[in-house]
Amino acid sequence: MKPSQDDLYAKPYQQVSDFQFDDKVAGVFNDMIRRSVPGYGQIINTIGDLAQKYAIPNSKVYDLGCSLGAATLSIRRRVEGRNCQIIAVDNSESMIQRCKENLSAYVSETPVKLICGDIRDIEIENASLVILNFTMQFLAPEHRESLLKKIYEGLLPGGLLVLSEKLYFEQPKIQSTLDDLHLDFKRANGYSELEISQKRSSLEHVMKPDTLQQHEIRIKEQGFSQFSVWFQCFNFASMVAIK
Ligand code: GEK
Repeated sequence: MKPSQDDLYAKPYQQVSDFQFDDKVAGVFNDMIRRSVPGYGQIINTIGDLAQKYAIPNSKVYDLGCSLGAATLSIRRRVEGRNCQIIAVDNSESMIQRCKENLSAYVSETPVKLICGDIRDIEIENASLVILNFTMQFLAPEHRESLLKKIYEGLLPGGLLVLSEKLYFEQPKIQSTLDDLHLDFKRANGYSELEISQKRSSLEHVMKPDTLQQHEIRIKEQGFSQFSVWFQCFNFASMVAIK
């Protein structure tokens, strides 16, 4: 089925309400994220490659904030035969419902446990790989450290965390240049000025990006032994950390 095109912000609103992962967003999410996040497709593919390298037999793999299951599907294709279990979590019922349909479209021997719930409430244990693909930025800043601590504790030695996030830059010229490049990317993908500005207003109170330094410090403080950015395009990055 052809995914629906994201035109949620194409008509003018008197007042733009805060962004929510509701049924309307879930219905166009695949198109929305691909046209909004530079490198998304490559990141999803590479998460599969990393799963092949890091998912160890009889362990668990967590996809936290799984949305429609793109990362889960990419992982599942690469870990067959290892008796792994994938746990995919999202607190949007609309996302989980659609994710379930997407997963059932493909045959696999690797079980996926889909949980509709808050990633702050789930238990993490026996994990060889944990994915936070553009999810932590939606968590209130005061909850980010305890989530990372829980992930660290639930990872097996040598286990991998993949953390993808939109970044904020403290150097003003760098911030505005990378932000402009991102807006150009959205324009090139067919978003109008109205769509771009209304979406921006809707995300203003909902998504709070950290700087790369904040991520690195917080990750290392939990005890992760190795950390690197493996992908960056403009103000979007994906990081890896090894326990
Ligand atoms: C992908 N990882 O396609 N608990 C559970 N889920 C949450 C929470 C929370 N506290 N907060 C937000 N979410 C996906 C893309 S999208 C990123 C992730 C974006 C969920 C929210 O419902 C949404 O589905 C997802 O995190 C963020 O690889 O839209 O930019």
